[in-house]
Order: sequence, then C-alpha cells, then structure tokens
Amino acid sequence: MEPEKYTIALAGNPNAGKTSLFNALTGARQHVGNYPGVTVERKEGVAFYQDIPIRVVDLPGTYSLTAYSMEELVARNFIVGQRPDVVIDVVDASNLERNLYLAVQLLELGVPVVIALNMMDVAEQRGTRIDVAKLARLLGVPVVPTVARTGQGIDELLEQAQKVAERQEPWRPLVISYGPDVDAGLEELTRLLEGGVPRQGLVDARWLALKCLEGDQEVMDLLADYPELRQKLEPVLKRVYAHINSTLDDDPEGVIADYRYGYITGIVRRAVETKREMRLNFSDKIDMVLTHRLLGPVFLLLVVYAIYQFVFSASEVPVGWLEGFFAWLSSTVEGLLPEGPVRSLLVSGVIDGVGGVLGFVPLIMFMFLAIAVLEDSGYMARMAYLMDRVLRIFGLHGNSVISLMVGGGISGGCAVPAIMAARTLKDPKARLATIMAVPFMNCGAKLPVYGVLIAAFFAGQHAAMLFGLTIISWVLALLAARLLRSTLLAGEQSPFVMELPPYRTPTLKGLAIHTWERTWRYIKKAGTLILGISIVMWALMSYPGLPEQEVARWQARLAAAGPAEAQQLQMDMAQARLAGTAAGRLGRALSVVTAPLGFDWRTNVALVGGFAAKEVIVSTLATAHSLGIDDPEDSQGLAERLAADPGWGPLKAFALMIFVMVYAPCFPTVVMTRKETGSWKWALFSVVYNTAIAYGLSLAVYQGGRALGLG
Ligand code: BGO
Repeated sequence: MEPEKYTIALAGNPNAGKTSLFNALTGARQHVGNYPGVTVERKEGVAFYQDIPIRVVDLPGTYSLTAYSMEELVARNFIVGQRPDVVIDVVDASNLERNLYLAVQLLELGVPVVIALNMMDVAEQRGTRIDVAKLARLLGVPVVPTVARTGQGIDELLEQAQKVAERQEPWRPLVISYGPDVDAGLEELTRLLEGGVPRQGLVDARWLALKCLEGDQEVMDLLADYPELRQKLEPVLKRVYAHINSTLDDDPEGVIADYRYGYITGIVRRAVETKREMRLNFSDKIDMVLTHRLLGPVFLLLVVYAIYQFVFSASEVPVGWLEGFFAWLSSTVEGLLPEGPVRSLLVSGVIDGVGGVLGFVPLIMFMFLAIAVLEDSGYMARMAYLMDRVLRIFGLHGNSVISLMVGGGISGGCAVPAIMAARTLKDPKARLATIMAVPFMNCGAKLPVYGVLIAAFFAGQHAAMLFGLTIISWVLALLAARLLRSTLLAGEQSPFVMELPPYRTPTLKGLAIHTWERTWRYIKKAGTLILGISIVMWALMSYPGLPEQEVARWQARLAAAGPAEAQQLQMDMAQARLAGTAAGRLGRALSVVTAPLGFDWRTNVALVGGFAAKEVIVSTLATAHSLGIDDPEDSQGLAERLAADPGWGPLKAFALMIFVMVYAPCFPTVVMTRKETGSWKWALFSVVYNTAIAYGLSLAVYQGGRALGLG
C-alpha cells in the first residue's frame, strides 16, 4: 500500500463521539498501542478519501490543552511535536459552549483545524438550532455537521480535512484579547520570549508567554534549560501576577479562562438559537437586558451620559481647588521675585504651563475611574458587542470599539494604547482603518482644552457640551473610517467574534489601581514632556522680543499716559512684544492660513505646540495670555481671561474645539502609528488627513456660524 499522504489528528472532549468518528473514518484499519513512556492508549488507523490513504491518529479525549493531566499533555505534545497536517476537533453540538473551549485552545495554538460538529441529532432534538455557516465564519475554520453513530457527514468531513491538509498553510495562532491587564503582561513576556525561545519554530512566542501566565508546568520546566531567559522572565512574571492578583482579585489563569469563555459566548450568541429554556447563568440573565436589541442601546446611552454627569459634578470642586492653588502659587512667586526673565520663566513657563495641565487631574482621574468600572465589571465588552453591528456599516470591526473607547470614545482615553489595542483585529484593512479613526476620539489631553473653552463660553453646560463633542467625534471617526474603507482601504470584511466574558464585581482595590495607573501616566507626561515643551514654548514666546529703543518708547508712552489709558497701553505693549518673538512670528505667518477659521496667532502657536502633545495647547494658551499682562495681582484663570477677551466668542471657541478634536495626532501617536503599521506612509498620512479634515470642518463651522449671524 502506498504511504499515507497526510496525517489527521482527532481531538475532542471525552464522550463527544471521537471513538465513533474514528471507527467511521477508519473502519477496521486500526491498530492500538501506547504513547511512548506513558500508559495513555494510542490508536491509529487509515482512512481513504478518493483513494488517497490518510493516516488518522486518535488523540486522548481532553477538555483542555493545559498540562494538568497526562492526556492533555500527550495530546498537546503530539500536535506540537508531530505537527499533523490538520486536527479534526470533535465537538458535541448538544453541549457546544463547553466543547468549544478545547476548539479555541487549538485555534490559539495555531494548528489547522476542522470542526466535526457531532451529535447534531441530539442538538436538534433539544431544539438547538446552529447556524453552521456562521459558526464556521466566526471560528475561521471549516465546520461540518456529523452524526458519528450513523456515519452522517463523514465524507464531507474528510473532504474538508483533505482540503485544509493540502493547503499546507503555516500555523496561524488565533489572537484573543484577555483584557487590558493580561494583554499588557502578555505583550511584555512575548517580547522577552521572541528570539531565543524554547521550541523555536514549533510554537510562537505569544503562546509560550500565555502558557507561562497560565502557570503551565511543562513550559516552565522547558524554561529551566534557558537560565538566562528565565532570569529575565521571572521578575516580569511575578510582577504581572501580583498586578493581576491585586486588580482583578484572581490569578491570570482564571482571568484567561474567563476571556476564553467570553470569546465562546460571543460566538454562541451569534450562531446558536435555542428554542427551549436553557439553563441560564448569572451573566446570561443580566445580558438578556443589557445586550437586548432595543434595551441594550438605550441603557448604553444612559450609562455614557451618567458618566459625564458623574465626572463633571465630582471633579468640579477639586478642579477649583487646584486652579486656586496654582493661581496662589503664581502670585506668591511673582511677589517674591524681582521682575525679570527668571520670574517670567517660573511663572509663565513652569507654573502656568504645568498648572494648566495638572489642574485637570481630578477630571481625568474620575474619567479613568469610570472607564475602570466599565472594564472591570465586564460591561465594556457588552458595549463593544452592541456597537459591533453599527461599526460594521463603517467598515470597522468589533474590536475597533475597544480601540475607539480606549482612545477616548468615552472622553479621557489615549490614542497610543488605543492604536496598540487594534492589534487584536485580524483583518489588516479594518485594522488600518481603526488606527486611522482613533485620533478623532476625545483623548484625555483634549479634555483640558474643552474644559477651558467650555468654562469660558458655555458655562453651566459642561456635561451637555462634552456629550455633544463625544457624539461629534464618534460620527467623524466613523465617517473618516468609512471614507478610507471605500477608497484606499476598500475590500471584503471578515467576520469577527466579540468576547463576552462573565460579569465580575469590580474590587475597590482593582478600581483604585487601574485609575491610578492611568492618572499617574498622565501626571508623568505633564511633569516631564509637557514641562519641557512648556519651557521651550515660553522661550519661543519670550525671545527675541522687542528691540531696546522700542521698549523705551513704550515706557515713555506709559509714563505719560493717564490711569485710564495705562491699562490698555500695557496690553498693547505686551501684544507688540509677543508679536516680536519667534513664536509670534510663526503664529503670525500662519495667520494667513487660519484667519478664515477665526484663529489668531496665539491660537496658532498653541496648536503648533499641541502637535508635540495636546495637553500643551492649554499650557501654551495660558502662557501666551499671561505673558501679556504683568500685573502681579492678576490671577484669573485662563478661562476667565479668554471670556473677557473681545477677540474671542462662543463661535470661535467651538470652531477651535472642533479643530483640536480632529487635527494632526500628537507626536507620540504618530510614532506609534509608524510602529504599528510598519511604515511612515500611514503615520504621515494621518497627519495630513486629519489636518485637512480639521481645517475644512472648522472653516465650515466658523464661516457658516458667521453667515448665520452667530459670530
Ligand atoms: C454509547 N449522535 C448520537 N446520538 N450519539 C452519538 C453520536 C452522534 O452523533 N456520536 C457518538 N455517539 P464515543 P468518545 C452508548 O456508547 O465515540 C454516542 O468518548 C452506549 N454504549 O455511540 O465513545 C456513542 O470517544 C449505550 O454512546 O465518544 C457513544 O469521544 C447507550 O455517544 C457516546 C447509549 O461516544 C460517546 C450510548 C454502550
């Protein structure tokens, strides 16, 4: 007999019908032995597909691929070491959710899989209707309904297995998101394992990292042969363990299992219809309301609006305290130091700049707290599940929602981690569209800009304005994505699974840590990058300044002026001095372009600074506006100053908010885009694309508003 062309391995839970299927495939052509060194039975046989002999190996029945039992280890080692051309996973259709746990683990390993959806007769009897085509689409592998006992579906199963085997595709591990905490740890471990990994070429580094996090003894033993690597891994593992333990009150293994089941729940909800009453668990019952077609979206909107109300009412008082504190600090330093460049640097460069950013820490903190509650409770995943349908219309996918949310879908995110989160998107075009859409969202750095402008021109409407800006940013992000998906990124959409992990009660400690981690990142940014930029901006806005004779002329005019004119003169002088600085010149040069938007040169300078980091916009505006007035008694907040400035008004403020929302992503985001897309092309594209859209929109808002008599 000619040698077998392919090897098929049969995997499946005990009692899923594996033996029956093996018999149906191989008939009498089988022999039984043992796996080397262990007492686990090994059955092998030959099947024929169109006269081609195919080797069929029956793996031990297992529920999982962890190294808990000898059976699991044998099954896993056979797959990894012997690399069968295809694994047929025998799944009990009448007990789908539980059986898919093994299927998902096979997919995570990356081996080519065909699902034998067995016991279809039992499932039908129980009133379970499975949309097989949809299930196959969501799992990304062929699914063949079978009744192993009668041999129904066996031919088609062989045909599909043969097709997959013939393709000889490289292993492509399924990437599931296990939630932000585990994902972050996983990424760090993966980076360490890339390069000199044990079993190099057999399994990928992320899978090994996952196993390390799951505490897989066999993988840990393997690492013993790599002392250098182990030395690097251990402290990271310990830290990630401790972090997950303290934030989620669970070990990584439990969290990973939850998300795996969440992935399965997401599939089953879409592909299975059960007529008779199922036994519903706690999460299922809550989801009957929260992911309901009609009630779900209503609840979602209520939640988002409640978050705004909470964040702004809770942060109003502490934001006031901080503003007061920085104003006091400014005037104290002004009182203590003689007039000159040092005082100017400290007050206008350092205190006003950093204070303008730190003043918003309470607001950012409460926003992060709200996001932590959504994430830790599991509701964030439901939001994504609900929004999935809508996003598809715009050429995006389920996980795009996570990116958009992290990027500021509920104001207060950051585009950098959001772009990284897009990694879980399998479809490269949808992933690119997501990355391009993220910068439209209202990240935490844009909030202070809105905060100042709303306080100045839309007082008392803070929550409503923010809610409106959120809606606008979503609409723009989606339209911008749609535009790309119809032009540069046109193409088919592949199906996508939304994970629905079980609900958890967030722990106070977990919420505190998650909130603090992100808030601290924001403070650090303010303390370092923004302080640096603030000082550079101050220097640009102070030098070279006016020539000496010019200053003398102004002073002479001031001395001659009466008290009534003095104040106006002083402001004019400050204005003239600023206009002579490097930044003033740049801002003025740009005025030609931005005049139709209503932006003066000071706004232009702030926007240029904002390219370094959006937080800088407020600090630069603050510096620009305080530099002009040398009155030590003057400690009004920036908002009050803008409100009092005749050059400003609600229409201009709104046009500026739209511009800030949309224009070029900040420098760190551009760098991350370059990293994640692998080319400067897309990074630069995002700068041009966003700025062009921002310009068009602000122009429409400002000129349209004026035409309507609003300016
Ligand atoms: C007994 N449909 C139905 N209805 N039953 C199936 C199917 C199917 O598609 N496939 C398998 N079975 P195994 P593992 C039995 O043995 O192949 C049945 O562990 C019995 N035996 O016939 O052994 C199959 O190898 C007396 O049932 O599974 C078997 O994966 C009464 O599912 C059982 C009733 O199949 C497990 C059933 C003496």
